[in-house]
Amino acid sequence: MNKPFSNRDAMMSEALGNLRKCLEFAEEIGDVEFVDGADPNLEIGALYELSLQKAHPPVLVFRNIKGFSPDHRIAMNVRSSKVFDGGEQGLELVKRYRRSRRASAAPIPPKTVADGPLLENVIEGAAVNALTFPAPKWHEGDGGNYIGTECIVITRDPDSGWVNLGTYRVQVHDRDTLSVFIEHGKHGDVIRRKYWARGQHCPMAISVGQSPVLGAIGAATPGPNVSEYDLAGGRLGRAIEVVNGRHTGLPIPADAELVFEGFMPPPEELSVPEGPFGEWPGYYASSSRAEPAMKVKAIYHRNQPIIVGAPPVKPTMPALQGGAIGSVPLRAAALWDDLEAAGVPGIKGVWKMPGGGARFINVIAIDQQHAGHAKMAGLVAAGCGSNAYLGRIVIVVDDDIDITNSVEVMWALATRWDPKTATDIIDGCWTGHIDPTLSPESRDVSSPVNSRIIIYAVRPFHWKDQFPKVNAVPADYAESVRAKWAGKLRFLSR
Ligand SMILES: Cc1cc2nc3c(=O)[nH]c(=O)nc-3n(C[C@H](O)[C@H](O)[C@H](O)COP(=O)(O)O)c2cc1C
Ligand SMILES: [Mn+2]
Repeated sequence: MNKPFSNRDAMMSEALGNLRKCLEFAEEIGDVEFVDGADPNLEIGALYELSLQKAHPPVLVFRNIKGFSPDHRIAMNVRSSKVFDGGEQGLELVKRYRRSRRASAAPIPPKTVADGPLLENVIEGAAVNALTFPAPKWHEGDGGNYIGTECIVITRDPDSGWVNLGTYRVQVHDRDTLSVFIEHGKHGDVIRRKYWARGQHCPMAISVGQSPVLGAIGAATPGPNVSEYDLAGGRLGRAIEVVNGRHTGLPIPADAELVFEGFMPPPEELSVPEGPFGEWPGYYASSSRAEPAMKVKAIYHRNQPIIVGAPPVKPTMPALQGGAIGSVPLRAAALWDDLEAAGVPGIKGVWKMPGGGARFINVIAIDQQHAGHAKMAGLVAAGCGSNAYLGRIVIVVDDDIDITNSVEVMWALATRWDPKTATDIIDGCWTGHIDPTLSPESRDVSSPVNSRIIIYAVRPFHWKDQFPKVNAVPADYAESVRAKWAGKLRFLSR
């Protein structure tokens, strides 16, 4: 157990690019819990949720899943494994993610290869049967079985050839029908509509088990015309190897575990009832709707394929509070990068407040440099690419506030914010069907919108030097007093 690795960075990088290596390393450091014989009908979902009661849950590997081939496995909590734990937390972790995002700033396009482990099994024609793979019913209110949670949906823009990867949930309906829930405006949606506008079916490939780097990049939010493959290659420092799908020609990760390839006709030609599905805000907001579906032409899988699972859970779970699950530091890093790219100066920290998951409640600490600076930060944060979809609250504070401590943020609100003069409310912003606040009528429209509040809980710039002084012992004096008295007073021992 807990065997030290001689080169931690090398291990992390190898694990990031290779699911099976990642699981091997995790097992070596005692970070895997094998679960034999669990029922995919609710029990796997319940065990997963129970694991999130811990701040640092282990990787779960479900084997011998009830009712399925013993060869098929489901792995969970993979990207939050201790394999990737560099010891940072809070803003230090956000800064580490920013550094790895910068590595992807030198993108490396994927490399096409003729063969790969994915092609160990190729199933086509009448033999196609998606029902033979374990697709759990994760939560009691779910309307069906979901094989795609941490999955990547691969599409290609018919105009530019841009290949997009996006993580969108995938429900299994029958042997060769999978629905994909893509919110309006996401890249996979924009691309599929281009095919439909030409009267064509949209070519699509869906991987439901892949390397951690691809799992992470599928949920990342680079702008249009940027291929997530290239960014993932940049992050690994090597090209992602891909094989061309036999039916669509789409590039598919050569070492993926299980991939469905096919075509998605326009909704007027094929729609199926999708959902309900327990969603990350903690509700069943999108209910059940008619969604377009992909007809599967081929299934590719490795021997003993591993599906990677990550169904949403209520954002109050202990494991979601700032760790790698739930993406708080990842999305904070993306927002920080967007703020700087938009030219906002003096950003000292970006965080997402507990309870709001990685999207709803954004907090930005700034070192105020000029009048209007807080406004600049708030307006960009409410509208920039990584943060535009499904937001709610942006709070701008001064940089003496520890934004990873909700009590400190509430103190800033309580003492520096004048609701009448230091608030913006903006209507008509991008949201999705999983937004619980949508009224039944607005939920029925295909492109729902919501509003944002921006709260400027900063000392007003033009009289900030006259703002009342903070009543607290200065940190350096407190330390010197502690040093002087520590040996003598028990309450000072750490
Ligand atoms: C586990 C997980 C599941 C997700 N499920 C969905 C989903 O069902 N539909 C959706 O539109 N976005 C979903 N997302 C968010 C998208 O992956 C994210 O918005 C991403 O930017 C989409 O890629 P795109 O920007 O290329 O469209 C999910 C994210 C994660 C981490
Ligand atoms: Mn994209």
